[in-house]
Amino acid sequence: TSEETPNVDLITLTRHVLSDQLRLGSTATGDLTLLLTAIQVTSKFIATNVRKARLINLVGLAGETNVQGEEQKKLDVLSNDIMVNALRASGKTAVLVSEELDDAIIIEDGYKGKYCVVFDPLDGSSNIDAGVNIGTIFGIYRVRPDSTGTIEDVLRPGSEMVAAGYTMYGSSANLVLSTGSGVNGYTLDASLGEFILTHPNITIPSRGKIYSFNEGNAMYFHPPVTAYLKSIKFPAPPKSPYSARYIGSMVADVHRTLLYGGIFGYPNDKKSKSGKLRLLYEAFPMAYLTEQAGGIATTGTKRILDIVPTSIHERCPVFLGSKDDVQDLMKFYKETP
Ligand code: AHM
Ligand code: MG
Repeated sequence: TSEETPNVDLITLTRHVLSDQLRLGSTATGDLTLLLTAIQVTSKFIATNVRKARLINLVGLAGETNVQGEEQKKLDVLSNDIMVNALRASGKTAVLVSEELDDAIIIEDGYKGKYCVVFDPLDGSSNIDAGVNIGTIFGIYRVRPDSTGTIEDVLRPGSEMVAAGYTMYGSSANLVLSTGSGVNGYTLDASLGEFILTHPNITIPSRGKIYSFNEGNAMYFHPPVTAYLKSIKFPAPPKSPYSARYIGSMVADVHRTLLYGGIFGYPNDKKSKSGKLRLLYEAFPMAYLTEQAGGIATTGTKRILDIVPTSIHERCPVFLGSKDDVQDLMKFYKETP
């Protein structure tokens, strides 16, 4: 209530990242903190534009359908431009890979820094028109010691990322981040314009009660996935069946999985030979966060973070979430012909 004493010792994202570095006795130069500051600014800017687009959407429903269509199509492109500009200007990046751009951007000498950022500026675009949660996903590599910043610096296993995270644009903007020592969640306080620590040390429950798959693809699924899904929907008594939750926005589906537990899956199938999700800027960051939160992220047969990418936009099957649930699924991969 308004009579409550306000918290006069807020932990902002920047304060938290800095104190983490001090605590770890790191000799860090502060460059990663500055890069993360740039990413925070892009998330605030994108959040504002997502809000505006939703307003325009309402206007569109009142008759201005053209404006509505154009505005919404522009939102992913706009988010991409916001990120590319801010990341370049930060002076901390060397290579940028975006879902929206065919080629990697190699930052020119005057602005070049030592980090590479791979990102999906606005994921879940099929949900934009309906006002459902969407998000930005990012992963960060440090350039290899001998490198001036080439594509080879991002064609590396996800386990070599130094940080990963996402921002979810929902009823509030939530930024979830790991710099390699656990996962923390921050909520944008719009009146302060700061991300405030609201979900310290996120840990996935070891087992959940929710499965999150697009079962509209069930006729294409391979036998291990079909058998696994059957096992959680028709369990032997006294076990109860799992609940289904599928938003179709990876950020929102993974966010719920981190907080509540359970399993999220986007398998490869008879139609999509490598699945749908992109390895570098969707699977890797989410796998990194999942492991940092105590969960498992697998293709069904191998650890996602061990995959060595061969091209920047390649896809990979994804299953992630609670340790016990994902292990159950992996058993079906071992045992089902
Ligand atoms: P996008 O990058 O075109 O937005 O697609 C990625 C999205 C993910 O957020 C989500 O997990 C998945 O696609 C949903 O796909 P589907 O609609 O096939 O279930
Ligand atoms: Mg995407």
